Amino acid sequence: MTVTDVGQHQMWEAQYYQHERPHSLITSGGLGTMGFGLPAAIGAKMARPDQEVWAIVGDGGFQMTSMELATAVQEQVNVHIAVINNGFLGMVRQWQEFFYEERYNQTPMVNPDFCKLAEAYGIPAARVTERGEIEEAVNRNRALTAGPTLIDFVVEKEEIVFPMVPAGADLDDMIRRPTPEEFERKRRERAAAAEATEEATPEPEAPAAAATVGTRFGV
Ligand SMILES: Cc1ncc(C[n+]2csc(CCOP(=O)(O)OP(=O)(O)O)c2C)c(N)n1
Ligand SMILES: [Mg+2]
Repeated sequence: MTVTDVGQHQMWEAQYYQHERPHSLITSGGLGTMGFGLPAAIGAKMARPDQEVWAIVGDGGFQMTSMELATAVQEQVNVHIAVINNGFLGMVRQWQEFFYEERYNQTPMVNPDFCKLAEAYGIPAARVTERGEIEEAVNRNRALTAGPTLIDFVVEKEEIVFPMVPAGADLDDMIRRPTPEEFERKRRERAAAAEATEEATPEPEAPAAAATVGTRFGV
């Protein structure tokens, strides 16, 4: 069973995770509340101790209720936490990219080291920065059946959820995933524009390690 928080990671879960049984995804539709994921996953595991439960949470939402790690440890709740760490309030950053000329105001996150945070609670934790490390890390934590576990998945910071419907627009006006050629053209246009203005805007603080897990074309 998976339980999500709110944001881009929630959409990726819904788009890419193959659910084979009903009642195996707990997630909000619209109007979701960040911070829901971890406590809800703890509740789900307590209600269904026979099921393997994963909390899929963003780096922003996780920090709204990460104090519940203490509850999971205290009650020995075997919930596996996957932090999808893009260093941003990603869903809002995506809106700023598309509709507010990439003015990333208040969306870059200065995160704690999530592995150290987990370890401070005595929770086994690992960081994944490469696609090839995913399977081993997931299997390692799946085998741990006492108490919570955590994986900090460091993903590409500017990954986008497609398709996207702008506020107030019709469903046929949805923004679709660009082809690799369209994407490359946009990248070149951006680079040229940045060079022309010689922008001195500092890059937001990078997450703890290289961002290489996600790619824009085929997650
Ligand atoms: C309590 C609360 N505050 C603000 C929002 C608006 N909001 C929706 S998604 C989002 C960003 C979520 O960031 P993160 O948890 O890092 O997930 P990501 O989109 O990066 O996967 C925000 C601020 C919300 N849904 N709930
Ligand atoms: Mg995020």
